[in-house]
Amino acid sequence: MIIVGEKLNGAIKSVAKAIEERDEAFIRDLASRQLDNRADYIDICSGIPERDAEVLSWMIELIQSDHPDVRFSIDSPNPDTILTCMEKCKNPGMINSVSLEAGKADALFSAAAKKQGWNVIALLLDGTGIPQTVEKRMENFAGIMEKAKEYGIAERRLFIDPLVFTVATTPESFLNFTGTSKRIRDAHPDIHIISGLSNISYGLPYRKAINHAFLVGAMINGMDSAIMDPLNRDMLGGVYATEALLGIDEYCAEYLGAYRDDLFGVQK
Ligand code: THG
Repeated sequence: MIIVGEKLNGAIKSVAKAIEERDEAFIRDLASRQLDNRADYIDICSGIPERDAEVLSWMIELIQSDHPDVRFSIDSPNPDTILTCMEKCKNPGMINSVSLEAGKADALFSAAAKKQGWNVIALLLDGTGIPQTVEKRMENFAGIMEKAKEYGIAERRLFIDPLVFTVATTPESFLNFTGTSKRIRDAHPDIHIISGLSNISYGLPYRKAINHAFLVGAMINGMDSAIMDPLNRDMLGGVYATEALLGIDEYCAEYLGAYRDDLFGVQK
């Protein structure tokens, strides 16, 4: 599983405060801890549209000086912010995200085509509101594929996000997600499926139970990457355990390694 650490997000109160106070130690610590817990990418999202590029550039510089190999997932609704930040990154990362909303796919797929190694997260949105059915999402997927082809982006660089909404208000959220994932993966085994999985439990108590159930069910249906909290040890345990059950962790080598390194926090 490809893990994108979600914690550096201005939607989280403590992070918003750290951004406001320019608290370097807080940001550095949160990046380091996620990387220690096997995050492959660090998602960075300012939550402040007016100062987006400035805040994200600050985070990139800070984190890169501690971790020269770090790869970022640049999470912004503004394509210009993403383009600015891509220039500041020493290593290729993830563009988070493109969609079929006006101009986005052209600006960002063309940037990805020019820069080696950058992957692209694509939301199955087209600017006409939330796609309520698997059919509508597949229609948007076809639109994304057309654009990706136009710019020569290989399937292995694409991370499709079929969209996750909270099950508190969208009862069909999980089944729409897995239905879409399965159809995409069956037809395109090289394409990745990603989700912002903590969205599933928004507004509910004991979120980790819902998040965990979603994780397992989604992985069985082809999700191979997630924007998630790697500091949550139950979730990390769920990732390794499910990979073992799916037969993609031969002899449970990864699971045993993670246990040995005490990533589950259960060793004395
Ligand atoms: N798709 C894509 N990008 C995304 C999202 C997506 N970026 C933003 C968001 N959704 C994913 N990131 C978060 C970050 C934090 C939380 C949820 C989604 C969150 N965190 C709580 C906290 O830290 O306080 C608790 C999390 C938990 O209980 O595990 O809610 O969908 N492409």
